[in-house]
Amino acid sequence: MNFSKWPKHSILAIAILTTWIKTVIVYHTSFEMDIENAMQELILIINPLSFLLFAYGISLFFKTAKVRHRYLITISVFLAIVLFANVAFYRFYNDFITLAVLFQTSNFGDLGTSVTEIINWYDIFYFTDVFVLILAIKFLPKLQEAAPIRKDIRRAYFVLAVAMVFLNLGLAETERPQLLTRAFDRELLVKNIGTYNYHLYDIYVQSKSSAQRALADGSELVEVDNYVQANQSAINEEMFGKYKGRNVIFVQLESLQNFVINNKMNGEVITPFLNSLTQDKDTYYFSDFYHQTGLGKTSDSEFIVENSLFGLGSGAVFFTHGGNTYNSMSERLNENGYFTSVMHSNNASFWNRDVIYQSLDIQKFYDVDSYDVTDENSVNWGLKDIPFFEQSVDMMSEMEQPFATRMITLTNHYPFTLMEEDIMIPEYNSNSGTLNRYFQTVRYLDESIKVFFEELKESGLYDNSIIVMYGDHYGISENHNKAMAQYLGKEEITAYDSALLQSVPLFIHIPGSNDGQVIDETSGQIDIRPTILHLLGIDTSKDMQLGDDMFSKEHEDFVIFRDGRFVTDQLVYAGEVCYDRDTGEEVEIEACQPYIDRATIELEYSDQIINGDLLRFYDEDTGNLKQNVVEEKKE
Ligand code: GP9
Ligand code: MN
Repeated sequence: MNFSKWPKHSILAIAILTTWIKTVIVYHTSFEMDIENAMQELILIINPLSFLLFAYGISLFFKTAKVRHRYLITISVFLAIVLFANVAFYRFYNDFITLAVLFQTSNFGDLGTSVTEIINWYDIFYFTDVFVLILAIKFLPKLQEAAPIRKDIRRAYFVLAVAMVFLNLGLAETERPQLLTRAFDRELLVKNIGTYNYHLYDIYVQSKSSAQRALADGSELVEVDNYVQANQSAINEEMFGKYKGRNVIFVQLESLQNFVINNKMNGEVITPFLNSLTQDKDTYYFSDFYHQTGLGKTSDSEFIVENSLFGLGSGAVFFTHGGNTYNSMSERLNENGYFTSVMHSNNASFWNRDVIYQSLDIQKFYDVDSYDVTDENSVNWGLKDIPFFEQSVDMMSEMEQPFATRMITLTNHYPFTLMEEDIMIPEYNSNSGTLNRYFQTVRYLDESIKVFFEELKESGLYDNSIIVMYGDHYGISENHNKAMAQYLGKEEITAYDSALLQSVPLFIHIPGSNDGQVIDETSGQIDIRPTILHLLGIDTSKDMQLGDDMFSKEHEDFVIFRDGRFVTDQLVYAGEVCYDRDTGEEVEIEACQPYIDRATIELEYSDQIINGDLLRFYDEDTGNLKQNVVEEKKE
């Protein structure tokens, strides 16, 4: 072969191509990534390219061929190590590496002994591109003389690289809207922007949060603590400890909004079973209860219920602050002899659950691997709710009691699709397919809860349990306002309507309590933690929580949304307008102002706690700052 005919920068091309091809092969052979369609496959194939063009392209700035080559080899070795580290990590954890996990060395405890089992001799193939590059540099001798690079060529090269970034992000956005803002899953990130870009993104997210963490010293907590203490309501003596020792089963009802309860769609009852609970002698149905989630959606609702704090205003706290210290509800339950768990048939890494559940002290996560999932029993996002409940109750029967578990349903999730055999009512007839199908999946969810109750009774667990069920967040976004207006028989959906539509149902079902009622106290997810812990007789007066016991006679009708909107029994504040709740008429902003101020303060305190990781300074036993922090401050 006549090497002198080779283009000058073929070494750069070789470096890019070999690493690119290797990375795509590794995606397919070493990670289990569900590829659902040709577009996803295309994104997967092109996603390493934009990063590689930049990383290797920097070599174009070096003057001599020797330095350029050295740089290329260094980068290829480095990238091969990064990719291989992910492969090895994945073999053990079924997840991609995050910076946070790398520094949480305790996670590697179980890894230590098994490194030899994880790494094999043939892993050397993960470095194939490095060898090819070295050989190319060695055996394509004419290239040594390559001249410095022309500026216009370099410019064209980087324009191409930038275009690749936009192409990649554009395709990813169509496949997964809000990928970067919601950042819900490492696998999705890797699938869409590639491993290398994913690490850059992770470094950005983690360094932002660790900078905020480093600047905090705990003194901020004093003010927050004073506020929390001053705003706690007196407990309801009658209710406190009334159901001590019972199992608690939380059920997060995916995307279930309150407007379907006790309502019909073209003459069809949508939630017959839940409707019956609103009249039931053993159920407290909270009819003016709201979700308080932000972009983290399902994960935010989990976070709020566990911690009685808000999620974050941007991104998902599960993802950005999974390693924080928390005083979770599960931690309290553990201390009181409970076995705590979450049951949800999805990958453990989704929403970073595998990581944050450790911080929340949840003892076990029954993830997708705990369930028998087949093509026949799944639809949409995975295992259908009816088999999910059936299989879960089997596992519950094996749990050590008392237990507290949180079940997360899945079928009533966007895009709200069902198998033919599970359709119980017809679609609605609006211009929104989403809303039309929503009624059908809600109907299915309702049926699954009925089955769940039956199974619980059969298993013998029912009588000794409390079942707490709530909608996790809205299912129908404002994009479907026109269809919603049609359904609700309104001319349009205003900001006022939208705020009230954030209501989700809450049921606290206590077999044998014989005290069932509809409670119209305005409240939200943040109130669940103190309410339930108090029913079990667990004191929370020293806990850094922003919610309040809904059974307390002093509980205030006031719920704050993550975006600063709020609802009281008299007012609705939305779109920076203050409304009279009864009439929906606009009123003077002064009426809302005191609540606006409190909403601002509470959201800010919550953010401070999370961003500063402040609970690491807090001693929940005494309700004071940890002693060493106080001493350090004195010095
Ligand atoms: C998946 C489920 C869905 O595990 O929690 O999350 P969502 O999209 O509803 O936030
Ligand atoms: Mn959800």
